[in-house]
Amino acid sequence: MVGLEDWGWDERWAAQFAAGPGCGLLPARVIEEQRGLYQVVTAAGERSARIPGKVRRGAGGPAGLPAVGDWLAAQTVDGESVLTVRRVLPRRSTLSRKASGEGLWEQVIASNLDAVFVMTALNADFNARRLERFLTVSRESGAQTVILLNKLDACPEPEPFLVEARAIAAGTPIITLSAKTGRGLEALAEWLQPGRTVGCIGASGVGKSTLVNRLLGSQLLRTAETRAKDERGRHTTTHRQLFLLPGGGMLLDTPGMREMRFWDVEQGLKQTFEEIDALAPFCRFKDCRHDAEPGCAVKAAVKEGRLARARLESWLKLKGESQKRRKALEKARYRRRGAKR
Ligand SMILES: Nc1nc2c(ncn2[C@@H]2O[C@H](COP(=O)(O)OP(=O)(O)OP(=O)(O)O)[C@@H](O)[C@H]2O)c(=O)[nH]1
Ligand SMILES: [Zn+2]
Repeated sequence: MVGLEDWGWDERWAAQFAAGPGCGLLPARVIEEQRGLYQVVTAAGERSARIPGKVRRGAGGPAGLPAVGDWLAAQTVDGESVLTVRRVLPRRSTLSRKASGEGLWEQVIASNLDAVFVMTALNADFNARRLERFLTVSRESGAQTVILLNKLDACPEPEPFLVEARAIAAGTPIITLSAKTGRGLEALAEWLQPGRTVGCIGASGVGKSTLVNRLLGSQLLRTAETRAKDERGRHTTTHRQLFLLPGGGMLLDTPGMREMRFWDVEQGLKQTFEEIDALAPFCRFKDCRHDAEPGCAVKAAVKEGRLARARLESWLKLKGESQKRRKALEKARYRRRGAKR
């Protein structure tokens, strides 16, 4: 019998749940969201939940609405099987990006992750710059980051990739594996512990769904029966979904995310480019952007061959994107305050 603890419920959540108005409410965790209808797990099993207009209006924007991974206080309404969402418990970690499209909105990809697997493939698709982008987003989330180098079975020479990955990993664990054959998967056990929630992000085609399928193992059939499936009987989601693994722990699949545009990633950038951050105090100007300023310690390090030029260029690009987003956000917040006056 699967209990809420298997889905990550613990004393801290219980305390937070109890701290709010809880009369007649029950704890539920979002495992899937589709067009405003949530699939949640409760002590009594899986249910659907919807969010009433009043709660929606009070959310202050899309990021305030329940996301996959959120713990909720939900209500059963007499005679209805669909639960009503009353509130979202404060998030322990938030994996966000800028919502696609022109609007300036944060999209919460998932919340309350303990770790994030940042996956890339050991082949011509390997791209250190793209990896840096995903690492930045992952680190910003507050969850622990792990780098997964997949498709080991099809890679006769993994060493050069490893060297490149290590150069930008900043101490983050790197696991080489094959989601297809299962080789190297045992190393993931450190993070896939009972009650722990792990997200998997990476460019399209790196093998995220293959990993989920592989780890679901014997549950595969049940999954194929109850979920949309392709002709090979694999689970093929087009949306984010949290899976309970037979060995314990949860894994979130994030299929079909074409782009990973930044929301606010200042902390994530600091951690991802820690060597640049460490040099900044030696620049002549306190607010040096390591671009055209004289006396820049970062540029000097590049010139002296201590820091890879590509690394600085990558930082400049990502930092520029982050700053642009920040400025636009500040403007929006300023306008909102103005409108309220
Ligand atoms: N050789 C090899 N192929 C793999 C491995 N893992 C995944 N693949 C293949 O890579 C392709 C893409 O795998 P998916 O699991 O669908 O990739 P994804 O990251 O979920 O992609 P999106 O859903 O588009 O985000 C499929 O053809 C898989 O069979 C692996 O370890 N080795
Ligand atoms: Zn500088």
